[in-house]
Formats: sequence, structure tokens, C-alpha cells
Amino acid sequence: MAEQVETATHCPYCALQCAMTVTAGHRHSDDRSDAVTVTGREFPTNRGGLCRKGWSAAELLHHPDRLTAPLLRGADGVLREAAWEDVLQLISERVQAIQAQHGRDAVAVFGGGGLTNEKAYTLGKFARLALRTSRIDYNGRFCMSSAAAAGNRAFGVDRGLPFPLEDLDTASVVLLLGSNAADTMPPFVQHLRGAQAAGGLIVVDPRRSATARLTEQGKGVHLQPTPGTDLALLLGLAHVVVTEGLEDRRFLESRTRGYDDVARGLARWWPERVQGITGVPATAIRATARLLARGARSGADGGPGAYILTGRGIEQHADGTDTTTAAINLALLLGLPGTLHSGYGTLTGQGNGQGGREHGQKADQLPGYRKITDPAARAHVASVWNVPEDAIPGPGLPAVELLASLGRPGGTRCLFVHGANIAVSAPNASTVMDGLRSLDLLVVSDFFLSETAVMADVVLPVLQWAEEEGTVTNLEGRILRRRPAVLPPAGARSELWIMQELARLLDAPSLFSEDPSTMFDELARASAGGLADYSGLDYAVLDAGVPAYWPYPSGSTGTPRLFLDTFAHPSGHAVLVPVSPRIDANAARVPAPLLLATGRLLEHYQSGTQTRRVPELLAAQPGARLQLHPATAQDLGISQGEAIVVTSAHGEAHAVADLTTDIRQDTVFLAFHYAGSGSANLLTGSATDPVSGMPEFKTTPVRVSALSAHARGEAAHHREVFA
Ligand SMILES: Nc1nc2c(c(=O)[nH]1)N[C@H]1C(S)=C(S)[C@@H](COP(=O)(O)OP(=O)(O)OC[C@H]3O[C@@H](n4cnc5c(=O)[nH]c(N)nc54)[C@H](O)[C@@H]3O)O[C@H]1N2
Ligand SMILES: Nc1nc2c(c(=O)[nH]1)N[C@H]1C(S)=C(S)[C@@H](COP(=O)(O)OP(=O)(O)OC[C@H]3O[C@@H](n4cnc5c(=O)[nH]c(N)nc54)[C@H](O)[C@@H]3O)O[C@H]1N2
Ligand code: SF4
Ligand SMILES: [Mo]
Repeated sequence: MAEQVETATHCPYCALQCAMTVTAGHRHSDDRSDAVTVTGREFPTNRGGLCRKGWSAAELLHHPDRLTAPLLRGADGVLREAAWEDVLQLISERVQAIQAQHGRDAVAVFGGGGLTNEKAYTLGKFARLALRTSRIDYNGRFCMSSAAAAGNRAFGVDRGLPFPLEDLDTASVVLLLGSNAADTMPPFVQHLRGAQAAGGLIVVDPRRSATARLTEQGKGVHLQPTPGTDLALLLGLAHVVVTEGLEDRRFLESRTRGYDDVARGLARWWPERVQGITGVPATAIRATARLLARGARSGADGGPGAYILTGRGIEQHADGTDTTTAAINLALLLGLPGTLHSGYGTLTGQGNGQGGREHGQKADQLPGYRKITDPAARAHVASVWNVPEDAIPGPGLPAVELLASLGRPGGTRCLFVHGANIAVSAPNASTVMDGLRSLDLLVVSDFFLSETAVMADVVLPVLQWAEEEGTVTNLEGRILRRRPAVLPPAGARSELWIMQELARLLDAPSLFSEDPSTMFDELARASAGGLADYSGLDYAVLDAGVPAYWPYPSGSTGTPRLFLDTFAHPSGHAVLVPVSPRIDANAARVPAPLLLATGRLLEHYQSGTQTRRVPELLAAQPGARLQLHPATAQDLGISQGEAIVVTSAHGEAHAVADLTTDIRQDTVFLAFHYAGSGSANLLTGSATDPVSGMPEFKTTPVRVSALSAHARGEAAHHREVFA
């Protein structure tokens, strides 16, 4: 029997970063046949548990669709295999030619929150020093940017959970706002058992999601607002807290600023008014506020406390920063953040969603979560990079603006994509695809021919999670080691190697190494003194297995609980920021009768590049299904399983009707995991949050009709036009 090697690592997918053991035969790179298996590993976050995606992750390592050589588009428009040397040479020549003609910012980079810390850090440096462009942003703009902006505003720092996940276990009350964790991080649900047992799990979601169902049988409450009205709901909850004197006065006085302004603004958000906007009964608003306050009081007395957690459901809106701020204000009024038994947090999404936003692939940031406009930050990073400060460009464009600049006069002519499938996952996807088509040069690094890669001029085959070394930072701000368990296919290369080679061809100053630990050590130095300080860490420390929560400055032992003594603003206080609705979700609906919410299914991950290639996952969820209420369907003459068309101001998508009483009658829901005509992002628009740049993914006015009726309508329209 072949020797089996076990490797301790973490899942390739979401931010829970479940610990797993990968077992593989001792293999040569040309021996692709040995079975690789995955098992859950004991760890405080997942406690041995994995979800279906994690269990089946190894099936993609030796998948027949795997890219094993660079692809180059020929004059005939066909992608063909080419030699590494030739494609890298061609990329560097074309980049230089494009920049000579159109300026440095004509070349841009789009990164991803799935990249390891080493890759995210090197990509930011590659953009600024090798490509010499300001234009780099990433898909975390679509994911964590509203929560990050709200967290920075309130606390002076943004770490998803500022406490270890196990802290939740003892809570008696947990308010989950717009998170469907039961589907999006199933092993996380273990940490809600205490709150369920106390009847204190509160889920706010326009759908009776798998997570909302966890509140059934006396385990808690499900509030089911109209999509896009959470800000009003949160103001209503805060109104009750303040008018009934349930706030934590001592905490507010000693640890916060801004109470008076916020309290004044709450006067007009009485529950009956909020009921009219959200559809959530005033009695339920009062009862929920009191339940939260009971948990908060108990926590303050050293008993089981209360937590408020947000997910994409309330964050991915054109007012996502304000809505998340309202959630934080509620937490601050109740005295939850920075205490031992209570807290506030956001559930980070992608595998390295946290680390991915700390090391400089965001348009306005340098490593260590530093501002690119801050002279001291620039000077520090320039000294680590050993370049003059003016070699570092200024801030670039946030993701939606960056994508809007593709092919525009004076805009972006060349784009590098690392770890995102924007043709499927970006808002207003048909416009994005038009932009991609109009580029002079599109270079996509991926291990599969994603819908974005298939449009590229050059596709670079890279390594998968179990084939390379690196670190990721999970949803608790804990840095974890990913370790290689199998050899990569011959022909694929690591992204660090690709950047090293291109940097050399482009005559970049400073170090670009293919060795992950070298880049990690540099990242640690670059982050020293920043908010996300990793300077006390290296692979040896991480391999010793000590829990490593940032900030982890040199000489420290890390920071599992961030705010126990002080918040990160210079004064040490947390700040309550007054917010009120600018957008009326109900008014937005006219003349389109329904609101489309988009999100996720348990079985698929993001744009689906990976999970649509796992047979059992695809079989479980083969294509786009639109959830709609039976009463709504009846009005529209739509029956279960019927082919339907969804139309918005931005486009139309096709799906199959999935009738369910789990959704509000005014709301429909579509997952965004599918490409082609079933792509949810054909319907979403380009509106963004003014503070964070987050697109409006969760509330789009739409019409829904049966495909047969729609076809008849189109035919009638044609007759009118051409008669
Ligand atoms: N299976 C799976 N798991 C994943 C991922 C995946 O693609 N698939 N992706 C990972 C990533 S990157 C992320 S960011 C996380 C996301 O994790 P979640 O935030 O849990 O995921 P979503 O499904 O986007 O949204 C959660 C819920 O928000 C609800 N919602 C929609 N609109 C509104 C609204 O206006 N108000 C409220 N209160 N709720 C609303 C939806 O009905 C949905 O149930 O998941 C991570 N885990
Ligand atoms: N309508 C709607 N749209 C959404 C959302 C929503 O809720 N509704 N959610 C948004 C959110 S939260 C997110 S995070 C985005 C995610 O959307 P995307 O950015 O498209 O995320 P993925 O599908 O994970 O894309 C990752 C791609 O990179 C590849 N890949 C994986 N790992 C690596 C790597 O290490 N290196 C390289 N080079 N490639 C790699 C994968 O094969 C895949 O093709 O979608 C956003 N879009
Ligand atoms: S919950 Fe997330 S990290 Fe855990 S196995 Fe599933 S996808 Fe992987
Ligand atoms: Mo995400």
C-alpha cells in the first residue's frame, strides 16, 4: 500500500476556515490518481465539523478541468496552450506598451479575499512597484467594505469578531442581522446553542432561512422585515432601549462618545412607525429590545451576555455602512462591545476575507491596515520596501468604479485578475463583461477556466489551497497556517512565482520572492506599528500552534479580545455616529412590484467556479431557482417548477420558480452562484454606498413573469415595433 501522509491545514472556502486533515498518497507530480481525502480536525471554531463544501473540497485538486499550462489567445480568437516564458514576456511587453501610450494607471489589478496573506500582500506591492499603478482593488469591496467602514468609524479598527468565537457559547442572547450562517458556515451554529437553549436567538431576515429556523420551538425569534429596511428596524430597537431606559449609562459615559446626538435622533423612530416601514410588528420590536437588554444586563453582571452580529444581508446595500453603524449604535447603547461576556461583530465571508483587507490590495490601503494617504504610513512602508516614498502611488479606484473604468476613454486598458470571477459576481454583470471585452489586455490567474478567465487574452494556471504554503486570517482575526498536502500539477505555478518573474521583467525595485515565508516576514515588518500588526509572527511561531490573534506586535502574545481596555480611536472611546435612512426601499419598488434579494445556498461557493465542478454539489443545486411566495406566484400565474424571467432596470435573468412560504410576499430571492442567463448579477445595478463603495446586492426592484407569458409579451412587442 502506498504510504499515506496526513497534513493539518484549513478549508479552501469560507472565513470560518474549518480545520481539516488532508490525507494523500506520497505522490509525484505526474501521479494524479491517488485518492486525497479530507476529514474535520479538532479546532475551537469548527470542533471537528465541516460542511458539504469542505468535505468535497479535495475533489477539485485533480479535476479534469484543471488548467495545467498558460493559455494565450491567438489572432483567430482561440485560447491555446503556450510556454510560461513566452506568455510572461508578452505580458511585460504589452504592459509597458500600454503604459507608454496611456499612462501608468491604464493598467489595473483586481484581487480577492480568498488569496493568502502572502499573496494579497505581494499583489498590493506588485501593483504599486512593478506595475507602478494606483489602480488596485478587490472583491472584498463587494463583501466586507460596509462592515469595515462602520467598524472603523465606531471603534477605530476593523476586525470581524473582536473576540474568540467560543465566547459566543455562553451567551443567552444572540442577534443575527442578515446572516444565514446555518447555510454559509454550518459548523458555526454550534456556538449558538447557549442562546437557543435560553430562547434568545434572534434572526432578522426577509426569508425564513435555515438560520431563521433555528429560532423555532421556543429557541428565539425571527423578525422578517422588507429587504432594505433594517436601518429603520435598528432605529426602532434603539428607540425602545432609550425610551424605556434600558441603556447602559455607565458604559456610555466611560467608554463612548456621541450618545446625545444619537439619542436625539431616535425620538422619531417609535415602533408603530417602524412597523409601517419594515412590516415587523411593533410588539415584536419592543419584545426584542427588552430581550436584548436583559441579556446585556446579565452579561454586565458576569452572567451569560448578549451579542449582536451582522452579515451581508444588512451590509450589502447602498446604505450598508449606515445600517451597520445602526447595529453598532444599538450594541453600544446596551454596553456590549469591549466587555467580557457580551459583544458586537461581523461575520467575515471569504477564506481570507479578514487578512485580505489588511495587507494592501484595497485601493486606499497599505499593509498593516494603513492609509495610503498617511505620510507616516507611506514612509514606513517605503522603508521596508527600500524605495523612495514617491515610488508608492496614491489611492486608486474602489472596485465598482474600477470596473466602470474598463475600456473607457482615459480609463483602464489592461486588467490583471487574481482570485475573483467578476463576470459572475460583480454587480451589473453584463456591463462588466462589456468592459472586460473592450480591454487591450486581460490577464487572469485561476486554476479553472472561470467565466472571467474564458474572456482573457492570457490565462495563468495557479495552485490550489492544498498545494501551497501560506497563512490566512479567519473571522476572529486569528492567523492560521495553510500547508501543502499534495504536489501541484506540472505546468501550474504559484502566484508568488508569477509576480516574482513579472516584477523582474518589469524591472521592479524591491524584493519579490516566490518563497511564502520570505514574503510573510516582509509583510510582518511592513505591518509593524499598524492597526493589523503581525510583526511578532513568523512561520515558526504559527507552527508552534499558539493562538495568534492580531494585533501581534513583536514581543507580545497577541490580542484575542480587542476592546477590553480601550477602543482604537486616539481617545480610547468608541463613537456613536448618528444615522438615518436616505433610501426608502418601499418607494424604490414602484413601478416594479417585487424586491429581489440575492445571496447564497449551502452547496455552492460564490461565483461557483469551484463548487459547480463538484458533481454532488451540482446535483443538489443544479441551476438558478427563484424563491417566491405561493400567493405572489398565484397573482402572477406562475406554478412550482415553471421557467420564469426576472426583469430589472439593468437586465433580465432566467430561473425556475421555487414556491415557498419561507419568503415575504413582496420579496423574491435568487442565489448568485450561476453563470449565463441564470446569473443574478444580470439584474443588480451599479449603485454603491457613498462611504464604503459597497454595491447594492440585496435590494433590486424586479418584475417576475412566466417564461411562456414573457415570450408572448415579447412577440406582441415585436409585432408592434415591426408592424
Ligand atoms: N455556502 C456558502 N457559504 C459561504 C459563501 C458562499 O458563497 N456559499 N460565501 C462566503 C462569503 S464570501 C460570505 S460574504 C458569507 C456570506 O454569508 P451570509 O451573510 O450569511 O450570506 P448571504 O446569503 O449573502 O446573506 C444572508 C441572508 O441575508 C438575507 N437578506 C437579504 N436581504 C436582506 C435585507 O435587506 N435584510 C436582512 N436582514 N437580510 C437580508 C438573505 O435572505 C440571506 O438569508 O458566506 C460565506 N460562506
Ligand atoms: N448578487 C450578488 N453578488 C455577489 C454577492 C451577493 O451576495 N449577491 N456577494 C459578493 C461577495 S460577499 C463576494 S465575496 C463576491 C465573491 O465573488 P468572486 O470574487 O467571484 O469569488 P469566487 O467565486 O470565490 O472567485 C474566486 C475565483 O478565483 C479562483 N481562485 C480561488 N482561489 C484562488 C487563488 O488563490 N488564486 C487565484 N488566482 N484564483 C483563485 C476561483 O477558481 C474563482 O474562479 O461576490 C459578490 N457578489
Ligand atoms: S463552513 Fe466554511 S470553512 Fe467550514 S467546511 Fe464549510 S466552507 Fe469550509
Ligand atoms: Mo463575501
